[in-house]
Amino acid sequence: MARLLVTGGAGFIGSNFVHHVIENTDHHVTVLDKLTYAGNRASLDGLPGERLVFVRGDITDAPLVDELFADVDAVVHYAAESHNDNSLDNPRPFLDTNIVGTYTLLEAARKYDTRLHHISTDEVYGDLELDDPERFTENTPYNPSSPYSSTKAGSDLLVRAWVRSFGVRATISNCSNNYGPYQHIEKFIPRQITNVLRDIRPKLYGKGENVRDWIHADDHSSAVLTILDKGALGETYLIGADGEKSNKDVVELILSLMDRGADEYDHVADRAGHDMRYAIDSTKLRTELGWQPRFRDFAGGLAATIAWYRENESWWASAKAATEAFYASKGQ
Ligand code: NAD
Ligand code: TDX
Repeated sequence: MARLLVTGGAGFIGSNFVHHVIENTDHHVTVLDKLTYAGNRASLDGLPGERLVFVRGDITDAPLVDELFADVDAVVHYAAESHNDNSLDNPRPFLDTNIVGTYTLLEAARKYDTRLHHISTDEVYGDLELDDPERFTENTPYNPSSPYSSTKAGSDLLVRAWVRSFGVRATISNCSNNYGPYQHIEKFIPRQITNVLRDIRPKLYGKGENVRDWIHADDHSSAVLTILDKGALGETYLIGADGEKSNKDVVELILSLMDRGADEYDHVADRAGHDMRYAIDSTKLRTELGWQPRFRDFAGGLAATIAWYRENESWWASAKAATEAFYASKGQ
């Protein structure tokens, strides 16, 4: 049994990870989460109190972080400002949380010699052309496009520097786009599902040709546990499940799974600086650490995700009006 500190554990991927850890290990989990607009305490409802402690707080709060690091064996760092569209609107919180927050955790890891796993994104590599035969690997040069992805790239580089300069025992993973339960409805897939549930037409940015490489959040969790268990210190691992799909194909699949006509959506204003395509080559994680994804049928995983949003309207309903008002103000 290990004592884990999970930052951002009330967010989308962090809460999926906490559920995964409680179900599949005997670890004890402490969640540190600020409960920003993106965090939801209800995402951890039903988990056993003797295995989980929830602390509401900010990862930039150095005394609090110091206190929590003193009592754990390892830290998994999910907390971030995570939405590209928000970073185009107001970048400042992205600098505070993603850069200063990660720095604050690294200083505590250095002081207590704590094992740290840093969660990052494939967006640090920029984007690929639609017809590029290459995919991202651990050796692809960093080339982030948005305020969000540039702060994630900065946080990755801080981790690498603290490993090399101070011997911090850290690993990094860069994962592709996640889908599944507990994702904030500002994001592409749950926004469209909840639009259909509310009789609002789905909204596709630009032509919808952009490609994202989808992985179920539970597969991301199993990959992170594998890296925590077997990953080599100082290494970076890319996490992906060979799930490339155009946004247009995803919207049409959602509509057909929800018994609507495949053309019942609107094209809206494109995202500024919109990355064209992300694609992950996860050979290193699969061959060196033996990880495999469990969700290989995207349509099946998407149908289960649609069912989750249908059955858990109370989890998302209060955010819907404000989310759509934000997009409407930008013509999206
Ligand atoms: P999310 O926005 O759903 O959740 C972020 C969580 O962090 C929220 O619970 C929020 O309250 C918390 N948080 C924000 N600022 C904080 C602070 N200063 N102190 C403490 N807690 C704070 O994000 P997500 O989609 O679950 O992403 C989690 C991590 O995974 C991020 O680091 C993101 O970059 C990375 N990632 C996400 C994806 C994806 O597809 N969503 C893909 C690859 C990597
Ligand atoms: O309404 C929409 N219509 C639309 O066409 C929204 C919200 C998005 N899109 C497009 C933009 C992207 O091409 O769908 C794609 C996915 O958009 P997002 O869900 O905003 O994700 P993305 O920008 O790809 O970033 C996600 O994956 C990488 C996460 O939000 C990041 O945190 C992660 O690092």
